[in-house]
Amino acid sequence: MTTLRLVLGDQLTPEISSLADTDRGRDVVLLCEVAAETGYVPHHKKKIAFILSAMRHFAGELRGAGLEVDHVRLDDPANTGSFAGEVARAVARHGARRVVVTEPGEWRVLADMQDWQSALGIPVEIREDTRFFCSRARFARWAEGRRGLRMEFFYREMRREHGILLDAAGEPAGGAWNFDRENRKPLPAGSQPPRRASFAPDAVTREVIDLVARRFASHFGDLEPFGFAVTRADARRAFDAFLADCLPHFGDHQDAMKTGEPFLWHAVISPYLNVGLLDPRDVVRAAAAAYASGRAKINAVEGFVRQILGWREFVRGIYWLRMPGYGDSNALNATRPLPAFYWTGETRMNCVAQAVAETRANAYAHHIQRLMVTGNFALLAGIAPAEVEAWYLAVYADAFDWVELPNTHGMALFADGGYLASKPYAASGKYIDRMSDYCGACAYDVSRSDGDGSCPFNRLYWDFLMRNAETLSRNPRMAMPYRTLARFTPERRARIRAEAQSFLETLA
Ligand code: DLZ
Ligand code: SF4
Repeated sequence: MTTLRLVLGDQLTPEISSLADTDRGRDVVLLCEVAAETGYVPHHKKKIAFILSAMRHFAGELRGAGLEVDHVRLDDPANTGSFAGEVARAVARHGARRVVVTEPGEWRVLADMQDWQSALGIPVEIREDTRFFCSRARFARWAEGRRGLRMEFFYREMRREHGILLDAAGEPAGGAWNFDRENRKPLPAGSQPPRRASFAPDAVTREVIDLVARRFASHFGDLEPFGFAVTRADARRAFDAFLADCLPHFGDHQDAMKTGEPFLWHAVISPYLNVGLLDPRDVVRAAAAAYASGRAKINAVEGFVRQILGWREFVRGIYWLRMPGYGDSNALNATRPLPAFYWTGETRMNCVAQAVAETRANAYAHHIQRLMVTGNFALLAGIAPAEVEAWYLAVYADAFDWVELPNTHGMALFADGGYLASKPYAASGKYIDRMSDYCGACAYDVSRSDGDGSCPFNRLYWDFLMRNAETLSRNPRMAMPYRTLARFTPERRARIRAEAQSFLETLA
């Protein structure tokens, strides 16, 4: 009896549960490039090329290991354009009597998948995705009965449960769970981040690049130069280079931004983790080993581990706990359309222009650019959450709904009213000035909050606090800014509101 084993574009892991009991003489592995997935948002060209090339290389890897692989290409004239259509065609083609698949990362796809069994008339087994530290059921158990879900407590539990960065007595290595306070240093002048690993496209990637150039010419983003790793071996090389060159410096300047330095000391492995080319358990253990052997300090390693064992697992847990419907809330009643400069980069706000330009070039921006520049602007300006979410989902190579939605809806936009974050990550231009070199080269003056040429982030920040006072002023973590605001004269407050309004009216 032939089993058809479907592997999705973000499941490129040989140990994926859908392949666990493959009968090599009989079963067929199906990978399919489908228009529904390349088109549910207008993905960055580089993101599409990365995923399709990684899928084609993965198919080759499985064939090399002796599996029978059926890989349906996007330009196959018979391609139906959807997972359901391609599974149905493949079942008929191979006479399969059963379908096995690992649960997808997105609610949208899972909902569709749940109809397949009745549509196909054969068993469809949907297996757990075991590539995470914390299963969906484990997270639900942790969340049960808690009033507020806070990453910090979840993360400590994960550290203990998986024995990561603990000393001999089972206490946190270095004497604390969290070294974030040491990780917010601005960049000293003249510091030089290392050159980053880049992988020249091989023939398979070149073919994909040509396909993407033809089919997705109108999509956002530069397709070339293309330097992503598209195989497990190259992804591991990129990660090893990070361990050697970047991890020792990773913590100190984790929140810094610098013109012309899109990667700084960041790992840039999120695309590889999220499609399955790297295993989160391997990277966490390798980072912990770098601390144990004295190659990196605790603030660097703990900061890195927190992102993967803590934050990444936490947002996935929240996503599955709250879907469907997590994205429906709009706690701050934000309704403004997404400004065109999110796509064009054409704005006099230098920080935003830099973040968008780097996003266009690399399908990547680091977390402070995403959170404190483009995310912060959308929060302060009251951009409709669904429009902001669709943008993040489209433009970043690592963006899949399970990770993008909680990060954007909950963390950046506070649209869930504080379910995921205890306060909005709202900041004025002062923060951006402290953490970057953007303001010096900007047309606006970061030292002023009102008057011609004053920094829009400043005006919008105070306007945001006034506009949302009813919801936010009761939040104890917002007490400081509201106290500062209370010292403004009524005239100054009125002027800032009027100037914020006239700035918002210029957005198109
Ligand atoms: C993101 C993406 C893209 C652009 N293309 C494909 C594809 O052609 N075939 C495929 O299997 N997966 C693709 N993906 C990833 C899927 O969107 C992802 O597997 C689902 O969102 C479920 O998480
Ligand atoms: Fe951004 Fe304001 Fe600084 Fe300009 S002055 S770069 S708009 S924070």
